[in-house]
Parts: sequence; C-alpha cells; structure tokens
Amino acid sequence: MKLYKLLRGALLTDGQGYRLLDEEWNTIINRSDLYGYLRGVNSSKQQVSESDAQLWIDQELLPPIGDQEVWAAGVTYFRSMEARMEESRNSGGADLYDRVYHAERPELFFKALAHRVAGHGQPVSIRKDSAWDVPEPELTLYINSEGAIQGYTVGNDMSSRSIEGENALYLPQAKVYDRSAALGPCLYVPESPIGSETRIEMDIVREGQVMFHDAVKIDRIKRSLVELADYLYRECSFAHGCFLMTGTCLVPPNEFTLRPGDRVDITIGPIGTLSNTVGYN
Ligand code: DO4
Ligand code: MG
Repeated sequence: MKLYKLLRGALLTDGQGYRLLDEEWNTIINRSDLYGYLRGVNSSKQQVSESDAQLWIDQELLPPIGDQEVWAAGVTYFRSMEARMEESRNSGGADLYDRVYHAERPELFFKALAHRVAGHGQPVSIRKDSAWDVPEPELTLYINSEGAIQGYTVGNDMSSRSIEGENALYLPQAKVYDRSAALGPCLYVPESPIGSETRIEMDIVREGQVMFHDAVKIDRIKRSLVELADYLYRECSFAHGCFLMTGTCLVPPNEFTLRPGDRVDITIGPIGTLSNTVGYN
C-alpha cells in the first residue's frame, strides 16, 4: 500500500521519489478522492531528483494550509478533562469540562486562519500576558468541502492555561493569537483511515535537556474522528475544506510552563515530526 505526503508548494512523495505538482494548493487538496488523484499523479508526473527535492523542502517551511479554516475539538481525552478541571477549580468552572467530556455534543472551537499558523521549523508563540503556557499535540484532520476526511497532519494547539483557568469564557484569548497554532510537516494521505494504534508523542526540550516526554495512542479518544468531523459540518460549509485538531491527549505536569527558547517536537508515527521553537510575538 502506498501512502502520500504532500508538502505545501505541491511536492509529493510516496517514499520512493518526489514529483512536483503545479496546481494551486486549495485545488490540489480539495478533492473527492485525494488518494486516488495522488496515485494518478504518481504514475504520470516525472520524478524530481532527491537532491533537488531536498533543496526545495529546505526552502519551503510553509504549513500545509491554504485558504482553509483551522478548528479544534476540546476535552476529547480524559487527560485533557482532568487537567482543565484542576486549572479551573478556583474559577468555579471545573464542572464544565466534566460535562462536555460526557455530553453527546462535542466541544468545537475556531482556532485559526493560515496567517496565524506556523509550519514545521517556524516559531510558535506564548502570550506576554499569560503566566502558564503549554503546547497541545493533536492529530489534525484535513476534511474536504464534502465533509470527508482525506488526510492528516500533526497539530500544535498552543494554549494559555492561566487565561483559560481564570475564566472559561476567556477561551478564545487562551487559544487564538498570532502563531498560536502549528501544522506540519506534511499532509499525509493514506489509502485507508489512520489506525487506532497510532501514537502521538511529544518532547519539550530546554537548553538541550528533555523537560517533558510522553506518548499516548489515539485509541484513548472518547469520540470517533468521523463524529467530530460530522458535528463540525452540521451547519458550517467550507469551500476549500477545513482542518480540525482533534484534542490533546498529553498535558505536562502542573508545575511546567513553556519559556521562550523551548523546542516542542510532536511526532505522529506515519505523518512525521512537527518541530517548533517557542518565542514571543
Ligand atoms: O476546553 C478547552 C479546550 C480544550 C482543548 O483544546 C483540548 O482538549 O485539546
Ligand atoms: Mg487542544
């Protein structure tokens, strides 16, 4: 079985070679059968040499997003519910997280447009008015305009725990600011849906030392990926498709907060590693 990894600027690899695609990114990815299209391209387009491709990759650090919106699901893993209940205990909001974890309707929120999204190797940010900040490593779906999941990427839903913990109504400020999201390193397009055995792994590195390392399988999620996509598309249309982060399964211990200079590496087995250094805007 072949799999395809698409990079922004339209380079395709199936692990056996690279081919340049000349269409615009929105057009390339928003197809009814993206996998089938890529299979066709793979046999019809001329291969680019490995060294030319590497040069091209090194120059193109763009995230795999064009005119798509990025949305996010919340409290889809027990660990996220537990951590948020702790951080919001003093605000009286702890109960909200328990309720939404068990509710039929998932939590879905708007996260970003492309101009707020960092790619692999680009900096992500923490807010200067926040005292407690974490990365959130999330399997991210690419859903086409018809509502079908066509691909996957690695996402980082950067979050301010101090702002969200102060009052849950501050969620948009805790979640949405310049470079508060990262996507990459590619759009992964397999023939069949990503396996439930897939692992999400995160390392946070400070001055060469690993400050946090953990990994969890995506089968710990409370809801199915299709259910999340279906809810999002109930009353929203997306002309170019949409990215949906599916919630964090890893939260560093409460005493940890990110600092400028930290590096966050998030690996999701078949997709690759998304690596970003933290800074201030
Ligand atoms: O409820 C707030 C956000 C939750 C979230 O981002 C997550 O669980 O990943
Ligand atoms: Mg999140």
